[in-house]
Amino acid sequence: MSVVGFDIGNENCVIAVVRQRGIDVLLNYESKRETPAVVCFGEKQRLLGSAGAASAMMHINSTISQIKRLIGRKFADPDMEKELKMLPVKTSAGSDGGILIHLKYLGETHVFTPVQILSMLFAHLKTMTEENLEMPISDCVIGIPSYFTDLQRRAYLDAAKIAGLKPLRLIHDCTATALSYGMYKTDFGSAGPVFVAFVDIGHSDTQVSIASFEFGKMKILSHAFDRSLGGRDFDEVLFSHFAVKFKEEYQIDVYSNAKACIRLHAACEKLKKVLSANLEAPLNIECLMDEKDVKGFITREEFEKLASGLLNRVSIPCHRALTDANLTEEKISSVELVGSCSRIPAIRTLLTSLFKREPSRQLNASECVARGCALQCAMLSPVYRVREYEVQDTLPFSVGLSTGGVPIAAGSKDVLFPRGQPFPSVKVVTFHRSNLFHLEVFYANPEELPPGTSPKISCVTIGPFHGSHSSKTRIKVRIPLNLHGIVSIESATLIKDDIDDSVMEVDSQPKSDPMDVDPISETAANGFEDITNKKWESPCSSDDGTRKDKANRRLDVPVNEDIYGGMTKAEISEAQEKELQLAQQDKIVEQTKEKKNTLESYVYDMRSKLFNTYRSFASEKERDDISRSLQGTEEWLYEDGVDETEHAYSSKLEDLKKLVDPIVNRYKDEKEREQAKEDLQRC
Ligand code: ATP
Ligand code: K
Ligand code: MG
Repeated sequence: MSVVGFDIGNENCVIAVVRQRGIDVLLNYESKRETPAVVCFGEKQRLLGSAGAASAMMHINSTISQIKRLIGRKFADPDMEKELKMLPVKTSAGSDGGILIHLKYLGETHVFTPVQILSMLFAHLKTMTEENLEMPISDCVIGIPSYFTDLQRRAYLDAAKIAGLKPLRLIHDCTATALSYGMYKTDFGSAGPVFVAFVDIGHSDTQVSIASFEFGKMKILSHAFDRSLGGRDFDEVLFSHFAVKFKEEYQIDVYSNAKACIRLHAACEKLKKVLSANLEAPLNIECLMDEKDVKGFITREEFEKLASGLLNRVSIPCHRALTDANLTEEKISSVELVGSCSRIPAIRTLLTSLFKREPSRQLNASECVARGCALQCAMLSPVYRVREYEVQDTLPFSVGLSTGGVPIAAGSKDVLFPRGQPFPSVKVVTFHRSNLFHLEVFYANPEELPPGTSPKISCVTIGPFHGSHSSKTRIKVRIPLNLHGIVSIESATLIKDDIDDSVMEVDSQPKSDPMDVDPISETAANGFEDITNKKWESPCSSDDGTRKDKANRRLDVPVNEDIYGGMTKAEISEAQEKELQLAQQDKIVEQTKEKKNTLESYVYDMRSKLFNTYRSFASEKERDDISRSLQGTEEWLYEDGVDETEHAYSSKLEDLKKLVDPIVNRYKDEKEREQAKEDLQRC
């Protein structure tokens, strides 16, 4: 069993695996370390990753990229309008308000959710990893942006499940990076914590996190972000610049031509990269549109001027991360710059002045997330023994709990898990109820949320249960903020009240009595407990309400979680079914291609051998017959047999073999006789 880390980027994916010697980044089918996040629906099969990117131009209207942006988002979200316009396919709103993607494939119209497309990418990365390691995998850790909401996290888990992966953790990109930074450093002494800022500028977003390192542990102090600031925005600046220029100089409107748009975008991305290493760069595209070749030129200085608005925006999440961590830039010992867009020199300059120190590049900017994910996976997997190292992350958005619309106050902060809450973490809330009741989990502070995010998370039904007839029954609800950063209520326990409380070891000593703090919640919680530092239990194992010694005091109460907008179990199995079908289809196409190739090479191989190696072992008539059959098969391969079934190719091969095999056998017999003679002479 191997463990794997996946960095799923908006543009590139990276796979890291744990080996005996350490962590390796896998090479894809093109021997590259990064795999484009592209799913292309070809004529007969899906083309994924590098193959998808390579055939994108041939299948403009059925190639999906930038899928990460659409996960767990609503069709009506104003942010999505521009995003969906960039997709070359028809989209619509699903019954839950989510996005649906319509495309033609194999003569039918298919409707996919972004989660399904993402699962195709996951499945591709999984297959590639399995072929490389020559063993099946399922345990993995997947990187996610820190700004992902509960719904987006669940959507990632669903996509992974559809692809047959089992994420042991979804980890914030910067946390993974910080882990790959801190784990190998042994110079964190006793002089107190060392603070490091991680700045990750990717293709579509910017994330900044501040971490504190001590010997044997790391703590994330803050996460800040700009969800829509990344490499593609810099490409866009160049694109608009040249689109205007070419309109003036060549009288062409690239916006009116999809292919031209794609080609100019690709050229601008390249140009941007060239400008990271050179002070000026040319842009030449042959036959961009209307049979016109275009030429352009730009200096780095000009580019920086055009991108000055974007550059300024980089500083906003940096300041925010410092403020939230309660630190000033002087306290930061190192600024680690990662994400491939951070290669833009002006970003470096800006960060140097902001943090008053030159950013360092100790980490591999494009691989550190995947490496950190693999490392975390090894730490969580029972298969590997990894040095003890504590990883504490923090929650990006405050989560509240209410019952019947009445918020439940919790200690000093009036939310269940405040923003910045260290996790994994568990809280236990006690209720006095005589009947089935509901709990609502929601984002408590809408201002913290990215615009367009619904504050609703889930509605949980606790019960039914048989309480005592005279008074209200005590129900303890366990609420974990799990390793994925998801609040998931999975168990509730009924406590029989005729038992002396003092013998209950776990849930004693509520920190405060919320009845005092918050009078409106009188019907709600009246015991509140933070057991953050208790060992976290896996999200699938439920709290055993029936431990032996308490068997007659604690009873499990049914819990039913209703998630707003997620996939149901039935939808997930339907999607799994569909993915299997599509994968089977791809496999058949691949196998057919292989069989065709085998037949083709057999024809060429035999034709030459027939008149060389095998010449003296066949009669003239046999040679003539075989020659004719080979000729016939070759013609068939170019005509009727261009696009045939796997079976057709293999049966053609069988027919040829029937003719050729007797001759091959004669040849082999002769060789054996010669060998025997030689052996005899030798002894
Ligand atoms: P995200 O993290 O936003 O989901 P991602 O992880 O796929 O996306 P990265 O692979 O970190 O993103 O970065 C890709 C971006 O970096 C692209 O926009 C690419 O053009 C840009 N990039 C790559 N190399 C350079 C370079 N030398 N100079 C400037 N930009 C570069
Ligand atoms: K990446
Ligand atoms: Mg990234």
